[in-house]
Amino acid sequence: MKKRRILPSIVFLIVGIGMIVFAFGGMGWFGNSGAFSGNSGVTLNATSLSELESVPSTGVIVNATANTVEFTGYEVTIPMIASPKNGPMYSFSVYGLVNPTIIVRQGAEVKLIFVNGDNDMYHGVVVTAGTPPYLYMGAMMSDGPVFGNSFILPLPPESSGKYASASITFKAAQSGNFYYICQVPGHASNGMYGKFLVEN
Ligand SMILES: [Cu+2]
Repeated sequence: MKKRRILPSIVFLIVGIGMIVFAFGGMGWFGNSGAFSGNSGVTLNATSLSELESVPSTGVIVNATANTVEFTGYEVTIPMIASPKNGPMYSFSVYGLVNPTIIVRQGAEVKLIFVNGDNDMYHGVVVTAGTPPYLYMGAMMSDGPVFGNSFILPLPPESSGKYASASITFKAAQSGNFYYICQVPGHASNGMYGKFLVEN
């Protein structure tokens, strides 16, 4: 009798382990050393955080009415703040706009400076071809980066006035309508995303 009870438990365990391996296998781009380990190392204080919000005199057209931020050059820097104090819970801020449509030229070398402005949640970002609506786990399981390494692993929340930051560079090689989304489960499905248009 005992054996019969043990067998289903073993099968259950093996299936369980299999599912975990499958889940993490599909998350290779999400984090090689754990889903929430992040790739931080750089921290900003509140002053340098607000400096990221000041619009440069050239190369950027901020249109608050259309909620668009257009980068006109071929070497662009996009400062992106996740869930800043004065913004909605699940949002990105670029030059003070909430989840704006970001427009870059095809072929542009994009430097994405990402800061977690939140004080109680991890946030990351992926520029993806995946379109909304997003599933709860969607960004982790299927909505991978569209431009090689166009993602930043989730960074920890603000701690003692220090904001975790990381940056990446990628080439906006192909034109099209893409999205930048937060890959933390439940965030993109709650509206933490914006359009990322590559125009020629
Ligand atoms: Cu998030």
